[in-house]
Amino acid sequence: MLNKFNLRGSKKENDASHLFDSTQIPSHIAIIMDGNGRWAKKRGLPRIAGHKEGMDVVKKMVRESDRLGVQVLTLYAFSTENWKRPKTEVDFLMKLPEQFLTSYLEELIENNVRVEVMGDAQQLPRGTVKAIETAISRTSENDGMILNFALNYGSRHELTDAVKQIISDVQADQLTVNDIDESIISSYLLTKQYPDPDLLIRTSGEIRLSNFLLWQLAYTELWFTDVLWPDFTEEHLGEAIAHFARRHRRFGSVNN
Ligand code: V07
Repeated sequence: MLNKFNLRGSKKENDASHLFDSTQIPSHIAIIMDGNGRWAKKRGLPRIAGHKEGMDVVKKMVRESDRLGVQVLTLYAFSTENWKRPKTEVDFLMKLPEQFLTSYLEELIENNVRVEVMGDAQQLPRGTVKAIETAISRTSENDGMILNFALNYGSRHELTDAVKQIISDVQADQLTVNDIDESIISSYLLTKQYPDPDLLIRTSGEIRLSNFLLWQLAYTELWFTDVLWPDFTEEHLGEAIAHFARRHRRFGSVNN
């Protein structure tokens, strides 16, 4: 049953939707957007030029994921480990959320996209937090695709906080030890409102999870590609989704 024509919007040159049908679109895609620095270095440019280029790819992938009918797109924008980078690079990265939202929030609102951010906001510059709060509140009523940025996020930190909160709720008699099961634990994580990711994409050739969504990725299809994030296109996204659709078709009805 091929119903690729049900996809929203028009067909484009670099569309890979002939590789899958719209019943097999992952509900939740998570992406580790790696390779921006390497992309810049290859061109003799400063690393920040790669990050800037990477931001434009974010916009393209948001448009394409929305068009395909993805429900949640989670993007790893900044990890708790990224603070170890040179100060000039960190300072530049910290300005990107605001820059992204200044140039793109109106389009997100127009397209019914809801912006969410998970991670520790405490250490972020005031202007960044302000811009994010505005984006979250101006899109909070939108019921289309959720665009979820992991910003100053680390999975072990998330799990540590969940353990602390669970213990505190047990001590306050809000919860008993016997209540605690996998779904309770999921409900204490920053992703509690979302289904687990169906597909994880990591660009730039590293085969690691780097402290990203360790609990949530337990059953997720993993797609690693050598393509650097600034070179990642709609067609590459389509290839990753086709991989997911193939696995899904093959194993969907069997218990493994
Ligand atoms: C960042 C661009 C994409 C490649 C990876 C690193 C650089 C978008 C955001 C963002 C974050 C929160 C938000 C809106 C936009 C972003 C950082 C880096 C730190 F609410 N891209 N992008 N944030 N890069």
